[in-house]
Amino acid sequence: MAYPVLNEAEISKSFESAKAFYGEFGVDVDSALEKLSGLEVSMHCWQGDDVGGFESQGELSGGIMATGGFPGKARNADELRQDIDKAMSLIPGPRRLNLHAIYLENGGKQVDRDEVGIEHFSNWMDWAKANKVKLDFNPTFFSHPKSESGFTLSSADDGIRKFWIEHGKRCRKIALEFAKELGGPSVINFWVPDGAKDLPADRWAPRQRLAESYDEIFSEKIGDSVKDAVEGKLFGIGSEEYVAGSNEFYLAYSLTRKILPCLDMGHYHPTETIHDKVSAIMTFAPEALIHVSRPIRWDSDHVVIFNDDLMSLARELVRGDALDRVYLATDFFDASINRIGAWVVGIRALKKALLFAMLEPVSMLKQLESEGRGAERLAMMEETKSMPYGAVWNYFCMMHETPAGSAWLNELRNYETSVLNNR
Ligand code: RNT
Ligand code: ZN
Repeated sequence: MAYPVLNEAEISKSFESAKAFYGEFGVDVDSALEKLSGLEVSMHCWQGDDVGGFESQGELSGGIMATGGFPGKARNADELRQDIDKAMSLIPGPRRLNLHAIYLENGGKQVDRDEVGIEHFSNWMDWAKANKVKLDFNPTFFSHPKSESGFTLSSADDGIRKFWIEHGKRCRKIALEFAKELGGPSVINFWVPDGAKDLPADRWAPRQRLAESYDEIFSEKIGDSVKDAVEGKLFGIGSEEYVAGSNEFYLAYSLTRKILPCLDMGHYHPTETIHDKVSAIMTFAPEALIHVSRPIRWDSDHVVIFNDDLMSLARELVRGDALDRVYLATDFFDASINRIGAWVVGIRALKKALLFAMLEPVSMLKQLESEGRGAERLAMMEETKSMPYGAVWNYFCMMHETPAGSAWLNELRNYETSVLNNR
């Protein structure tokens, strides 16, 4: 079966009529396309190999989990880069990749977390330069014997804490090199799994130690090109009752230390969404990092789709003119489907949601609101859902020389047959 490939004339024709349609509501389609063309989404490398990395053959730990066994998973950094290239070729717009420390290349010699340096990422750097990709970074505080107790930066054991502090410091230097060599800024996100399965007698001391460890990591002033972010969460597998780095902890920490809070869409109570938090937090936080994910019943990290949560988030960012103040990074891992397909579905959905939000007649809605015309405001919000944003999206894909509509699925199939099935 082949998916339909739209030709340029068809795409342009539908685009022109959509543009005229939006124009009647005062929406400037060209400026939306220009804004979206400059917008970077940091694609997470870890969808490609189920958060495995290349440090060792060890199991994924830290209370996160990738389920499924779809064939053809990348087995080394070259295969992962090949898969990333493929995915990026199917996603319109500028390229940015989010690496984790466990994706180092150690040349067969064990390099521990307190020994990582930019030299272990030289292949990534060369690849990034050659492909015009910018890089973000994450220290890895999980999948390691020294995180097995469930505590890293908040551990009561001085040796363990020191080990992880050293890891954090080294990772910031790696991010600094990425920023210098590839053009900054480079975002570095700190997430630790620290927490307890059941009722701790002391909730205070680990948090005190966590704050102190971070203060030490961030005490080194390395300039504006590295954006430090901290990510909180509600619970993890094995840390159901207590997470030292809870959302409240990091909100307070990031605001007082003037670093970025990271809001992951899957890190709140199951019915709690993040779109209302953005304006609340960003009234005080100049910048924020957002982990774009999709929780189902728990922090399940499903592939992002064009659903209400994503649209609500996109609308908030656009309506609040906050896109210049947030860094968008995807964070999901599904091992049960073609992994390249997972990346592309998720990131195209995010970009499409942002375009959808940019095409909303915001001034009109705000005007109706100020006039107290509630039914019309609600009706117009409903109308946006059937406006011809798909035609504008297809045009955007064409502008960036990526397949429009479902045509990218033909390439996904070919890649599966010719590359993945031979691994
Ligand atoms: C875990 C956090 C974190 C990780 C990545 C791999 O719950 O969301 O961002 O998913 O660091
Ligand atoms: Zn996350």
